[in-house]
Amino acid sequence: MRFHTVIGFTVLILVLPETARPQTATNLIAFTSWRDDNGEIYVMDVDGGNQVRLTNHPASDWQPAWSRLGDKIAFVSDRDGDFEIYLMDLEDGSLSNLTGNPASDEQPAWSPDGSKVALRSKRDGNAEIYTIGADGKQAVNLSNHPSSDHSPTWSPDGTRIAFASNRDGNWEIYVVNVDGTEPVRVTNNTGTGPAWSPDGAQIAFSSERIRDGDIVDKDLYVMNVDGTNVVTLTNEGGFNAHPSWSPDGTKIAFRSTRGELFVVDPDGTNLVKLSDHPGGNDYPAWSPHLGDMSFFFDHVTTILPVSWGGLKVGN
Ligand SMILES: [Ca+2]
Ligand SMILES: [Ca+2]
Ligand SMILES: [Ca+2]
Repeated sequence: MRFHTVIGFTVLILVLPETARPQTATNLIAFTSWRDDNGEIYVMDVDGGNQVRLTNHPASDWQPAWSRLGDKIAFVSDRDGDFEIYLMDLEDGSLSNLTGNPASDEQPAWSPDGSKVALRSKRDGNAEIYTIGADGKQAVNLSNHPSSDHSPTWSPDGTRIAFASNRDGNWEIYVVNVDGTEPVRVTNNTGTGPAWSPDGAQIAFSSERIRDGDIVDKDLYVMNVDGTNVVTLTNEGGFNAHPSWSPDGTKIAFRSTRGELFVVDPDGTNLVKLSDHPGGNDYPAWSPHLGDMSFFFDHVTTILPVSWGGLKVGN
């Protein structure tokens, strides 16, 4: 419902049809799905229900990342011919091209205060970690190393960034100050795709590490920020990756080997499947705590029928 005042009269406009979605959701998970062939950004409730498609473009749209206030989603698209990071304003649905650079720009991660976005770009010839203002200005190369540097994630206090690099001959996770000083390697048994926990104490990540004498394909782990106390979250190999913490730190959403989204507790228990679609689903991004989301639905016109969703325990 919206109220419009027209020349002194208050006119009540009923917007029909009403969606079935309760507009009191305080958390959502954004994700990428290839069910439409080319990659689109969706959101769903944290139990997997009520999927809404946010993008509708023949280019690839993927890797969503919520701003701290939940008013914007950054995502990656090649709709202008190369990968750029776009900002979707959830209040009016408008898009802006944050990077506007002929090189590949990917893997957006918002700073905790919403003033910057960290990303991976190849604008200087190899994959580097940059921070860039949310206005698209002042890109700063903070990895500055000829090896490949990927997958930035901010510490909750905004002072450090964790990322993956192969500078020591294989993929490991590093932590660096936001000005690029003092990079420190925190894994020593392979690590990629880090995600910093909301309390600042832990990092979730993927690893193809040696376990019980064999190299196991990507499983998901959690460690303390200094690399100690590693906990195994998945134990199946394959491709378990792209972790995203719930804002209260009690759950981690991720993409599993089976091409679907799951959540698991940070101690490895309570594995729950969220998605079930053969088109492939990836890059879950847990929203911050959201307030009144009614603005969100004012411009979303594509409410998909719920063909799956709700909690599905196990596989
Ligand atoms: Ca698309
Ligand atoms: Ca670009
Ligand atoms: Ca580099």
